[in-house]
Parts: sequence; C-alpha cells; structure tokens
Amino acid sequence: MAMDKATKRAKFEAAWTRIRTELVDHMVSEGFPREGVEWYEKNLDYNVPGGKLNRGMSVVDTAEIIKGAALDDDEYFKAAVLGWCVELATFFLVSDDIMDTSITRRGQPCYYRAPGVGMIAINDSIMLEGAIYFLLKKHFRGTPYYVDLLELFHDTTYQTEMGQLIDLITAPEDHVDLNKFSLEKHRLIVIYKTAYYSFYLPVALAMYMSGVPASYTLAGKTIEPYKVALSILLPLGEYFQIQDDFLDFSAPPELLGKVGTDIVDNKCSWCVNTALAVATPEQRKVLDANYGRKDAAAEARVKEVFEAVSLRERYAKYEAEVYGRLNALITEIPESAQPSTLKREVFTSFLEKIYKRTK
Ligand code: DMA
Ligand code: MG
Ligand code: MG
Ligand code: MG
Repeated sequence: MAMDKATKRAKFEAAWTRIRTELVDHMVSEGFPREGVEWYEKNLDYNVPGGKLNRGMSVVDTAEIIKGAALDDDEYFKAAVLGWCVELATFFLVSDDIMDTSITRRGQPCYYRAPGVGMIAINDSIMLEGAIYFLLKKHFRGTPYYVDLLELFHDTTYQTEMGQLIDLITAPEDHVDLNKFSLEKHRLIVIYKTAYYSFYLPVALAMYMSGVPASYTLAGKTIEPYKVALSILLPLGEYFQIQDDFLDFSAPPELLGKVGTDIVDNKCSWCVNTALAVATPEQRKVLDANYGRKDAAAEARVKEVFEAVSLRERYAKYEAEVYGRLNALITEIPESAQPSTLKREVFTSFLEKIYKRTK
C-alpha cells in the first residue's frame, strides 16, 4: 500500500489522460468542428491538471483509508474520476480571477489573460463545470449513490458562490471601509468560499463511494458520519485559509510562489482582522489610511502595524491552539474496524499535511 508521493501523483495524472480523452471524444462525437475541439482541449489543459492536486488526490486517499486496503483497479479509477471532478472545480478559480482582476495563477497568467481568451473564459468556466456532470453521469449513473453525488456537487457549488458573494462585497476594490471587517465575517467567508469545496467535498465524495451510510450504530451510539466529517472539516478548512492569509503577509515570495497582495487588495484577511481587534487608536488610524491602497509605501506602513501588534506571535499561538482543538475533536470520533465507517486517520492525514506549512 505504501506508495511514494511522486508515484501516487503519476498514477492520478494517468487517470486524467483517460478522463480528458472521454471529454474530448464526447465533443467530437457531437460533431463539433476541429477549432471548437481544440479550444476545449486548450481550456482543459490550461486549467485542470497543473495544480497541487491535493484536493483531488485526497478523494483517493480517503477511499483507501476507509477501505483499510489498497483499492482495486475499478475502485481506483472511480475514486480518481471523483478526484478529477474536484479538480474540475477549478472552474471557480477561472471566474474568480476575472472578478478579482488577478494577474497570475500557478505561476502563469490567469486564464482570462491568456492570448485570445478574454471574456470567453466565462463560458469556458461554465464548460468545466458541465464536464463534472458529464463525468458523474458517465461513471456513476447506475450506482445507488448517484443522486448523493449530484446533490453534493450542487450544494457545494451554491455554498462556494455564496461565500464568493460575501467576499466580493466585503472587499470592493474602490472603497476601503475597515468597519465592514470582523473575524466573524472572515469565518463565514472562508467556510463558504473555501472549506466546503476544498475539504468537505473530497471526503464526502469518497465516503459515498465507499458505501458509508447516513447513520450507523457503534457501541449503542448513533453516529451520523457526514455530520461528524463536516464538524471537523469546516474548522480544518478555516485553519487552512488562516494559514493562507498569514503566509500572504509573512512568507518570502520565492518560497510561496506568488507575491502576497491581500493588503493592497483590501482583503478581509485574518491578519487585518486580528490587528483591528487589538489596535490602539493610533494604529487604527494608520490602518484606515493605508489598507487597500495600491501603493508600496502604504503597504509597508500596514505591515509595520502588523509587526507592532505581534501578529507573528499571535499566529503561532492560534496555530498551536487550533491544532490541539482539532486533534481533540478527531480523538472523540467513535471508531471501529467495521467496513464503510469513519476512521480518524481520514482527518489526521489532512491535519498532518497542513500543520505548520510554510507555503
Ligand atoms: C478563491 O478565493 C476562492 C474561490 C472559491 C474561487 P480568493 O480569490 O481569495 O483566492 P485566490 O487568492 O486563489 O484568488
Ligand atoms: Mg481570487
Ligand atoms: Mg476571490
Ligand atoms: Mg490568499
């Protein structure tokens, strides 16, 4: 079962080759002209396979942990299809980059800024979303959990776009108002725009595929495993986004692979919210006057306030506290060797992957 990281990734990428062919062949079979098919191929190749693949591969990992053994070839491919459906949720990012007027993603120009693409990226984003449902239908139409998969993708999409809405109207580019920010609002935004699709979605997909029922009894207690998963994965996703916010401020760009822009972009980030909660009236004035300005000197003044309120120490304290809290939640999960039930390792494997990450 022990397979090193690179081998795992290569296997998962090999499944994409097959899935990509299915998508492209379908378009050909609908009689589309060559230039249409080539455009679709470019959309897929530019947006889908180049990321870290953490979300997608976690479907496979979770299915393996629940089974307690290596997946057979058929199980592996099914889990990989679901994993690539999660990666196709990169369609959120294609439209996010337009709305955020972002410049780069994954070290290359954002898709809408690629030569000749422009606003066709909106249609391409919706086509990537459509590809998810094409694949679900093709591979899962005959399974008892097909409707669960459909509902999960629909619900997650709705939740993500609700989070995007609050994110966008809380941080308009042209109007800075720090009174709109709070750690409570930050929590709502990150749970909706990130945690559901990045953390709950892959795990819940693997659970459905592995036959985990809506409830079961262990030692006389009723367990609702999807609710248990949500109760851990949402705070885990919140922790992940807080790391992202902190790294945006603190990580050297050469390590992070991108230059932090949250201060200049007026983002409702954990850093500014934490600073606002403890700032003196003078520090508050500095934040009001300099946050969200497209100006390096203003950004530097904000960073000075962040240092003055000991943001690095506060983050280290938060990280130690949340790590303890999440481990305690995980320890409470009732567990048995019974097949198709929750295993603590599903969650510890996630937590260990992100704990104290530096990029
Ligand atoms: C992106 O949020 C979230 C979704 C669901 C697209 P963001 O704009 O804060 O992220 P990024 O910094 O990656 O653009
Ligand atoms: Mg963005
Ligand atoms: Mg955004
Ligand atoms: Mg960020």
